[in-house]
Amino acid sequence: MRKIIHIDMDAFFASVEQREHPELMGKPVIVGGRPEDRSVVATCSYEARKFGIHSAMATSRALSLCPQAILVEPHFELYVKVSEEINSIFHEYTDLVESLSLDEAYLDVTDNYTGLTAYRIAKEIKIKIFLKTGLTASAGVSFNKFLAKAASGYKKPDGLTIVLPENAESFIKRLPIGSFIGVGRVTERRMHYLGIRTGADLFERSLAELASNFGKSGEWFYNLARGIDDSPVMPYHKRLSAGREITLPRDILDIDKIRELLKSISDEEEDILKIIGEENGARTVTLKIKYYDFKLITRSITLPFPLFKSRDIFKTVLQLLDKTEAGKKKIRLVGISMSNFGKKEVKAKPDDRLLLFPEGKFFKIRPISSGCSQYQASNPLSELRGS
Ligand code: TTP
Ligand code: MG
Repeated sequence: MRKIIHIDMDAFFASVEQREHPELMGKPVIVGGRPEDRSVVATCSYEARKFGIHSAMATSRALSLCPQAILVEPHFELYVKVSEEINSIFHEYTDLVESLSLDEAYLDVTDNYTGLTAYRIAKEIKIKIFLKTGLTASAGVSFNKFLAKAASGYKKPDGLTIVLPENAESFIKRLPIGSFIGVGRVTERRMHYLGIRTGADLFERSLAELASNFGKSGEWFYNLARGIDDSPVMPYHKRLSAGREITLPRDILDIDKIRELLKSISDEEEDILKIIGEENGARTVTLKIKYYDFKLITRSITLPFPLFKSRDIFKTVLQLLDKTEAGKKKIRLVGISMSNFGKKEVKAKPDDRLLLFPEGKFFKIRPISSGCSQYQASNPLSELRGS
């Protein structure tokens, strides 16, 4: 039987800010960009969550829910530093560490360097994290990734939950459907529509029914309901795409302005490729546009050769722009992403899976198919280069 630990820092960015500024302790703190920039909440302290504030909510809405909340611009370099610190703690036990983001990782401790039990290791890790960083983490221990992750979310903050095989069934039955891996917002809505709100509801559905509703994922959900998840902890990831997008402070109709913006994003894209070690370039260029009415479109081209120079990326993007309604319809967001890199496989480190960009934005690197989502931060690319 495998022994998997999932660790997730509590209100990560907000807790780091509270640590740095003790006067913020115990107060509703929002980490995010300014409302006038149409920014969103990156995260918020547990005190702020009581008001209904959550990640990805517009900062303006968050501040209207809790006017006394303190808005802090993110300090990304600090979060990267803490992330490195917690990662070095994980590696005291095993090198089978899969970082999901700066604050979250799976560890496979089936065979680990210490011979301690998984529960004991999780306990030690929590203590070491606290001693080294002054921050709390929640941990989950179980025999697969799904249950370890669900367990770490079971009691937050500062939780430690173990799900043993004999308790798995009752644990899963009580889980809300949204906490099943692979159930995003859209799937959650569909599950609810089908009357599936908990693991118990999911358990009752046949494989055929789930497959007819969720295609290939049907079997995955069917198995999860039975505590089956054989996916391994993967310390290496192949990076699939790197993107950059900007939500504009105001919707823009002027095509020349859009071109200017795309020129500066192309310049950054050249830098991004270097930073992530893909200086040989990428063959697929994707332009993403969100119109004023939130309609989202992508236009993409795959070339027989890779591009890596800003001016070539820009030229290609201009061709893609011609296939959109830019200049006719106001635009709210523009982005460029590059994929189909050279052969090089890059080891994903926690600090390079989120990238910083000028104008205070940073982005997750993720498969192109799921698009690139925007996160807010205050630290420009120059700081990353300087560090
Ligand atoms: P999470 O672990 O999802 O959230 P959290 O650590 O703030 O809170 P929790 O106690 O519930 O784990 O994300 C980790 C960090 O990633 C978070 O502090 C900020 C950042 N983040 C964003 O910037 N945007 C987002 O939409 C999300 C979900 C997270
Ligand atoms: Mg967290």
